Amino acid sequence: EQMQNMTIDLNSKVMLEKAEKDGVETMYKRKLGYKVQCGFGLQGICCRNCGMGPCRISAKTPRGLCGADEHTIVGRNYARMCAGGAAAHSDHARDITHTLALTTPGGDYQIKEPEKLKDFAQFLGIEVGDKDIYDLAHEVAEECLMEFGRPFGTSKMMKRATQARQDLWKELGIEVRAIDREIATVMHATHIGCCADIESLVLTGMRCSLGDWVGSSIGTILSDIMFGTPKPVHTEANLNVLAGNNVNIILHGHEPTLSEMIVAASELPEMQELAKEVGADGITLSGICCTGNELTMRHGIKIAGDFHQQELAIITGSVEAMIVDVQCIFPSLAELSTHYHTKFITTSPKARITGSQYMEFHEDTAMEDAKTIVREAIMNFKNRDASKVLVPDLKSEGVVGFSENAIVGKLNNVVNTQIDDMDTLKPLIDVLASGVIRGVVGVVGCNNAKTPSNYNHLTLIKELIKNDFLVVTTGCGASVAAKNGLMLKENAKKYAGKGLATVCELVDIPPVLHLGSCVDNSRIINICTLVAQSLGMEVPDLPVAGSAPEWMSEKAIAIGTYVVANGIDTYLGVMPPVTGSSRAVEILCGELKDKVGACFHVNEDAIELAKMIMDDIEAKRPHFEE
Ligand code: BF8
Repeated sequence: EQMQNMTIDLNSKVMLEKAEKDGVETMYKRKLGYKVQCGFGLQGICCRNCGMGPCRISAKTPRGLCGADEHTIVGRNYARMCAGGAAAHSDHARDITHTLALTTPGGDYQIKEPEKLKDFAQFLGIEVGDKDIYDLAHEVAEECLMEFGRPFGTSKMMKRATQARQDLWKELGIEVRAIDREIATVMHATHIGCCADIESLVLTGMRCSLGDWVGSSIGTILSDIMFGTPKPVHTEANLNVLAGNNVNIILHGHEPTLSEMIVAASELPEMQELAKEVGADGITLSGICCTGNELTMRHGIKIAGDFHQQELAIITGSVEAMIVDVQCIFPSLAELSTHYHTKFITTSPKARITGSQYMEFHEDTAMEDAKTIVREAIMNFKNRDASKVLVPDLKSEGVVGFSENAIVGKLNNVVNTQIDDMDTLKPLIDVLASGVIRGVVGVVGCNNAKTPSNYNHLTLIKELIKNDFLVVTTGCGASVAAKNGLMLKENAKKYAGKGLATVCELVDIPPVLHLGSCVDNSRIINICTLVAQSLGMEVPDLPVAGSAPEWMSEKAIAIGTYVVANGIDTYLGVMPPVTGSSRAVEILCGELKDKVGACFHVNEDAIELAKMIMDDIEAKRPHFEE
């Protein structure tokens, strides 16, 4: 009963019941075991940054052994979260960049968007001329690698922001020099005996988070160049996509380099035939977490579920292989899969998991590696035990694939943030200016066990669209929307206000737009920048907001922080571990507004969070309409 209330997803509830019957453990069960979580950790006032500690701040011990107060400790912990997030997103981008360097005509990885490559090369200051497209790709890859470790000067990607933003960042001393450097700076500044000034710690974290934005932008752009810019495409979402007599391969994790190759390998006639030979009707690929988002955006591959459903997918007993690379993978999958026939296959040296089957994936032997992995999955079909299979009934349909190009409806000139043809953004700006749509809100991010899974996302999104706010979404928030039919234009009338529903009808879009994975939050910033530039306005003046109502990862903290640094107010539905420092709360949820034009807002009640967002956007509208 208690466990049933920990998610609002009806399929998940069915699977939790099955988990109990099967005698297997899930995150939900473990959460019940944690009756009280550590109060020091929750408030961010535990310091483990040196061997004299851990030191914990309380009325009796108001300072750590070195004398660090609660503000210093919270600030250091916060900055380290930003660094953790930036490292993850940017290292993903680094792998994509290395893959770009491996592209060859006719090879495993090729250039699918030469025009986008040329635009981006030009943006980076690389002479395009009539260079061979692959030579150009390799040059772009080298230049992007410089973004990680440029020894002097600042990141070229800063130019993706408005001039006013760039000037402001310079003035505040938070313009990115190089991604790795900003991460190293945070680790250094938060070492014992370094920064003990909360304002400086927040700004150092912010600078690093802007590095996260640089990395994410590179990840998005280069993925589009190699794998294609997403266009609207039909998909299905939720655990029922696993139904039927197909070999089920779930791709879970983040980087499209592996998953794109698995898609290509599983489409080969030899693999399809092998699937038939073992008694299956075919192969169903589906995704979980951001790999799922990348694949659904580019291929319409079905979304099996979100972060909180990764265990539940295995518990259906219908999954031949869960193939993972990096990030957001529960280590519990190793033990869990031993109760079923599922092969839990890890592929990255960065995410080796004891008890998994390790099949290392190398980009330079990508297709061969992918074929070996797919074959392994297919051959496991014969081990499926019908008595253990229960696939829940529900799934939704939807249309996904709204890259900025798809939204703008034009394939060029978007990457370099200089739009030549202002008209391309006009329809969006017109409906915003006229008030038919009141604002645009990015509802993004994870599921968090501190709230019933999906509740905050769904409640917030429904409130917003009901009141004529267009919602754009990425990450697990996007999966929630897809699972609940909010990515179907046909449902706009049912859920959206009159203005938004009319726009959906006219422009042929659903009321909630899927913009991709978490690195693709860079697309949202890009659109805001383009709108601001074409209107000659500043980003903080736009009727837009960001929200992560169920955030949980360090990546989400880094994203939230760069969204704020970009001048977009960010609304969280779960309190970050900063409340142990009154100064941290004052700065993050207030004073940043004076510095960068936006700040964080927190409310753990989703309805109230929606109201805060809508009220704040409405307050910006008179100025925007002028
Ligand atoms: O990067 S939304 S739970 S899957 S961290 Fe993870 Fe959060 Fe999902 Fe993608 Ni993003």
